Amino acid sequence: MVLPDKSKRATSAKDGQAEVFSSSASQAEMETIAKRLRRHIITMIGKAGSGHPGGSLSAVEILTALYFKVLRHKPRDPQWLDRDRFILSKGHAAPVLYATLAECGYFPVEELLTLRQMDSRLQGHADRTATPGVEMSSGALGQGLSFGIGVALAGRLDSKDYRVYVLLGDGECDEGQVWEGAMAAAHFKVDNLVAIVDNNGQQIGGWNRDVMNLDPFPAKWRAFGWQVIEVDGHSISQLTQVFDQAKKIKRQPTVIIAHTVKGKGVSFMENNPDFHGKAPNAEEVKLALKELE
Ligand SMILES: Cc1ncc(C[n+]2csc(CCOP(=O)(O)OP(=O)(O)O)c2C)c(N)n1
Repeated sequence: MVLPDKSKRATSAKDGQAEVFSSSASQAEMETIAKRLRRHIITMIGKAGSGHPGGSLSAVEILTALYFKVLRHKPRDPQWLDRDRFILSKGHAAPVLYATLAECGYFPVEELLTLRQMDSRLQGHADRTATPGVEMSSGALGQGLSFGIGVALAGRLDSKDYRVYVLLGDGECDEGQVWEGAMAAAHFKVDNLVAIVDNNGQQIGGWNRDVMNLDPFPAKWRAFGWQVIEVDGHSISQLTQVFDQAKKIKRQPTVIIAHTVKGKGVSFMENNPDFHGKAPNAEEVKLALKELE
């Protein structure tokens, strides 16, 4: 899979060997990329025979906007010290991260088909020791925000201007550690950190409102001292706009509550908790790919 030329830009000599990924992808190019990400997610989970399609599909536009418009990063130099950091706290959604990293050029797109195989670099949950571009090993929910706060504070101590983005699930916000982190980020006025909640309304066992009601969700974040922005999590243009808006918020952390649909893009997976952690069978893969043409 080759990226549209316009979404890459050669760096100046000052930037060294590797390219800084550009922010010049157009809206239309990002829509096309988002569709490819969905196809990758279905194909790789189908081939693996296990995995989490629902919460991967709901986050597609969030990762597209970040990796193709917002983040400053170098796919050919994943450890570049000045990179913006993206932390996937909901580590079970690793397929959407792998698909995005592959589309950016961190590793070959063909490697996506090795998902969950023995010795593959693409394990079922994100592993920072295995996969280029993965910032945190995650999968045990609740930890990514605290990790992100540490990374953001380290940036402040080192006088770096990188920014840190942490993607949480809404179900994940049942974890007490999320709120300890929320309290700490506000206390330390961590304004180089943005939390994004993939607010698809569901978790492993069904709707959040039945399992553990989070409402009033935005009010809770505000009470913890955060700036709250709500957005349609499937609108790439709105997402890029609010990420820009968040850059201007000082002395306070920002949370973007992205309203999404679990399983987005595949009719029989949308809002269907069965596909939280179940792979589509061969027939379902075919049907899904047809819908994603
Ligand atoms: C600490 C911990 N407890 C339980 C699980 C099992 N688990 C995996 S996914 C999930 C639900 C997560 O829901 P949400 O964060 O809303 O994810 P999404 O719906 O976006 O997939 C649970 C409970 C886990 N991975 N980690």
